[in-house]
Amino acid sequence: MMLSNKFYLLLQLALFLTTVYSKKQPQGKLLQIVEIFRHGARYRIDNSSYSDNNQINYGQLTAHGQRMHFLLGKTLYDKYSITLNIPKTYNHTFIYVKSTNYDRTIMSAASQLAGIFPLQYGLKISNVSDQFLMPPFQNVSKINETVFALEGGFQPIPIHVRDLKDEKQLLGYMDSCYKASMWENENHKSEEWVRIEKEYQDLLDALIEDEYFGLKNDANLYDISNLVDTLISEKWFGNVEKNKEISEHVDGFLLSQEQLVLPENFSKMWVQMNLLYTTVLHLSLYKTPQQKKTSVTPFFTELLNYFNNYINNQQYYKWIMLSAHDTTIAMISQGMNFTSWECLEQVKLQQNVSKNCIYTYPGFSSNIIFELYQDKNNEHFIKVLYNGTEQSICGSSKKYCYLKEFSQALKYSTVNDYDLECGNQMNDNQIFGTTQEKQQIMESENQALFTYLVTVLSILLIISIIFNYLQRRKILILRQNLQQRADYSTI
Ligand SMILES: *[C@@H]1O[C@H](CO)[C@@H](O)[C@H](O)[C@H]1NC(C)=O
Ligand SMILES: *[C@@H]1O[C@H](CO)[C@@H](O)[C@H](O)[C@H]1NC(C)=O
Ligand SMILES: *[C@@H]1O[C@H](CO)[C@@H](O)[C@H](O)[C@H]1NC(C)=O
Ligand SMILES: *[C@@H]1O[C@H](CO)[C@@H](O)[C@H](O)[C@H]1NC(C)=O
Ligand SMILES: *[C@@H]1O[C@H](CO)[C@@H](O)[C@H](O)[C@H]1NC(C)=O
Ligand SMILES: *[C@@H]1O[C@H](CO)[C@@H](O)[C@H](O)[C@H]1NC(C)=O
Ligand SMILES: *[C@@H]1O[C@H](CO)[C@@H](O)[C@H](O)[C@H]1NC(C)=O
Ligand SMILES: *[C@@H]1O[C@H](CO)[C@@H](O)[C@H](O)[C@H]1NC(C)=O
Ligand SMILES: CC(=O)N[C@H]1CO[C@H](CO)[C@@H](O)[C@@H]1O
Repeated sequence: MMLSNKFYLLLQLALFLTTVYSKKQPQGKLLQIVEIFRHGARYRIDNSSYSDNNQINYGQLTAHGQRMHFLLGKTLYDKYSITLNIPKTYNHTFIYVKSTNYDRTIMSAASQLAGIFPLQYGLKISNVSDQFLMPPFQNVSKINETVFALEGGFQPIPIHVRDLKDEKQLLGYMDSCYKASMWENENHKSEEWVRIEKEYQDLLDALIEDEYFGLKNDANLYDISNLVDTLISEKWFGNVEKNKEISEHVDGFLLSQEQLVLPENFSKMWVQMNLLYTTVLHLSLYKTPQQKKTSVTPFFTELLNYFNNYINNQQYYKWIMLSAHDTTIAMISQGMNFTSWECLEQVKLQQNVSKNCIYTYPGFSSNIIFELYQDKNNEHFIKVLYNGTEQSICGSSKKYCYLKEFSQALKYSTVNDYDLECGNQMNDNQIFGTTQEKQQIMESENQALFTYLVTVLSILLIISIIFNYLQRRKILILRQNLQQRADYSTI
């Protein structure tokens, strides 16, 4: 009896230790973070229904949106100031900031940076003598600042942007992918789209019947999705009277973000509308395996580059800040297995959800942070935070993952050749060859061969221009059809 009791205790202890040990996270030094976020609260972007309010500043960041990111900046400063040794004065070797080419994302990044690099810490001038400070102009204005370069010690920080058609990393599902709009168009004719629209038919009918929203009689998933987008912008504008008015038409409209996710509130109209909104985003942009994997490939490629370049001392930024959109956060979420349209449908039908499923919409200033650590054996591991909460990654319940395993896990979510999948044929390299090849051609002593090549290349170029023109016309027409219903390029 005694013996078996002791044995039992030992067994328990062993079990306990195994559990503790296996749950224990590796300890390590934080080396780098890659932060990506959605812009803060913005003015509405859609005009199609609900026409009576706030029709100004379309798509611009609101004051509330600026504050959200300022506070996020301050919070992240507090969280990482010691582990990343954040300088109070901006240092170009510390952080690299990139934004999509939209006012609201650029301004969100600027607002967040103001929270990290505060006033009174800007650069100081070393000689206040006029001759070193004056711009070449008549009657230069006077300022009341003798210490800092800029009044109040303000810190200007560079924010990099690219043309939308070149922005593969943050908007891989959009203009940089030639076939993307065709894929999206196909999804809206798919049987899954039709099926899911049926699943939401009761909700659609209820909203169409209420004249308050000004919806057309044949309003579809898209129209409702646009309406939700507009109502969210309204809600975050903070006009209490207006919000109360809307809540008389939308049950649950006033629920806080925390209450939104409580199972008790699941059947509320507003929760269902949000679920529809999330579903439409994924079902449009990340439906087929090809769409899912292609769109996120440039992002994950860059992510691994950031880590590997830092580890190999090829780059020194401790903080990479990326300012983007709900669609970008959704793109990464599906690539990380955090969510999918398939699991969203299970949630809608209240089935047992087969895996991880973040079913809430990536709201204003939603953010994902990738942390790179080094353990005491010089091995590197990753953690991923969504809105500040650590997520399970690499297909297990663990909240961390070693870099090798992580790189491997990402292979599942990516394709080998983004441009190939996208049909980006007008790629410079494919027509003219790489710079090196061009040089080889130029240096070729064989003039005849050179002339021959030029002729062949010119013919190929002309053919491809004509081909491309025809393709683009086709896509343009498809796009025009599409744009009346959806414009994810402005989200
Ligand atoms: C929406 O309507 C307003 C007022 O009619 C107009 O100024 C604005 O350009 C429209 N915006 C869009 C995105 O269509
Ligand atoms: C910037 O940061 C680097 C690395 O932390 C440091 O070596 C350098 O002195 C800093 N430069 C300035 C101007 O503070
Ligand atoms: C600043 O420039 C003025 C004018 O050239 C010079 O007289 C003064 O010594 C300089 N001050 C310093 C700190 O170098
Ligand atoms: C500069 O200021 C003076 C005095 O106020 C004025 O007379 C002059 O026209 C101004 N010059 C220019 C180029 O604005
Ligand atoms: C200039 O700044 C000083 C110190 O901040 C302040 O005391 C003074 O009132 C300011 N003068 C003007 C003209 O604004
Ligand atoms: C969901 O899972 C639970 C426990 O695994 C099971 O009892 C229940 O029947 C399942 N429900 C459905 C709708 O499959
Ligand atoms: C993240 O925060 C946004 C904005 O509050 C919210 O809409 C979203 O549901 C949150 N997502 C998660 C997974 O916490
Ligand atoms: C996503 O899930 C698949 C299948 O379970 C797994 O192979 C892959 O590693 C997961 N990807 C990530 C990034 O966790
Ligand atoms: C609008 C509404 O019914 N909200 C409910 C959401 O769930 C919480 C917690 O159960 C309730 O207190 C709210 O009344």
